[in-house]
Amino acid sequence: MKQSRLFWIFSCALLAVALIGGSWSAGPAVADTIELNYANFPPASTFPCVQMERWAKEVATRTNGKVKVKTFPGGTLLEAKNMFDGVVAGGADIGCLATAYQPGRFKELEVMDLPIGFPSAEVAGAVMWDLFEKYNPESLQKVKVLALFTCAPAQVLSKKAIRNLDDLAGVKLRAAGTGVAWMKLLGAAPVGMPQSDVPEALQKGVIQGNVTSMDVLKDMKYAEYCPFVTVADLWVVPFAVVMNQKKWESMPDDVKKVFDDLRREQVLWTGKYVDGHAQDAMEWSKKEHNVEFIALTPEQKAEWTAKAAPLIDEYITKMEAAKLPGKQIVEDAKKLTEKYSKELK
Ligand code: 3IO
Repeated sequence: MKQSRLFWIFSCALLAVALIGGSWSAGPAVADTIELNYANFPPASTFPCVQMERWAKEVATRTNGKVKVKTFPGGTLLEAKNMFDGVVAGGADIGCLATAYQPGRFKELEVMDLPIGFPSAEVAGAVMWDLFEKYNPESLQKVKVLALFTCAPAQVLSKKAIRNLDDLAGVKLRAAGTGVAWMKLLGAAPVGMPQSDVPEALQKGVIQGNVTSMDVLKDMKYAEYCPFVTVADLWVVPFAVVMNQKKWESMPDDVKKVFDDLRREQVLWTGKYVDGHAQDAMEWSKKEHNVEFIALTPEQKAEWTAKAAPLIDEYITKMEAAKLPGKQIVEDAKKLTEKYSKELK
């Protein structure tokens, strides 16, 4: 009796070893697996991270599990300001950055910061992608670009009601990139900082509001701190998803094809997602936090837009000083915006 029990224990152990060994000896598949780290700076709930998870899932499906993407939201691998250099140095294989957080660096893409009149993130993303393909910016030569997109048009999220330019005068508001210069032209007292630093600044009262797209009312809980939103449709903030060039070159052709085929699709998917999510967040903020949405009249909107117009001339002058075709880029951006506004929505 005792002996037969020992026999069983022994057999089970053998079987277990055989099974584990068996799954290891499926080794070639495991050895072929490509693992990629993907860094992002804002919290997992926000749209740049939602698009990251969607991309990771699509890549896993389309490569039949050959590529595994490990995602790092919330600045756990690289943060907003060292994202690009971190990816170039190999600190992450892939990184998502807001190009507008580093003015002067991604010059051709800065046209996306200007008052061109982008009606939505979907249109802005399509325009950005075409401009990227046409101008092939010098600043992006050291990386493989996997996607480009923007947030939805920015609105004024604030602690006090802003119904006109007088209400806006001297108000300390956080903005990103060219948004700082834009808010100065409107008479506010803007402070530049990444989205990830805003919650603390709002809680400490360092700022009285944030000029950004409405998705973050919900995803970053700004609806709890900002009972008023002025819907002014200001700028969009451009983003880039970039991959370490050596890592890219090390991948097999079938995987490269999957990544390449996903690029423009991901651009449009993200635009559509964030536009829809901004609307959802608006409804949610009304219902859950009683946030008041203040719509500017068409006359007011025209007045606010006109005040920001000098940004375009400044951009062209700066670009031409750098021997870059600023005027042509602005004209293209306007034409493409018209085209995609009809084609998309
Ligand atoms: C943004 C950046 C990180 C997470 C969510 C976000 N929604 C809109 C943006 C871009 C932006 O408006 C900003 O202000 O940085």
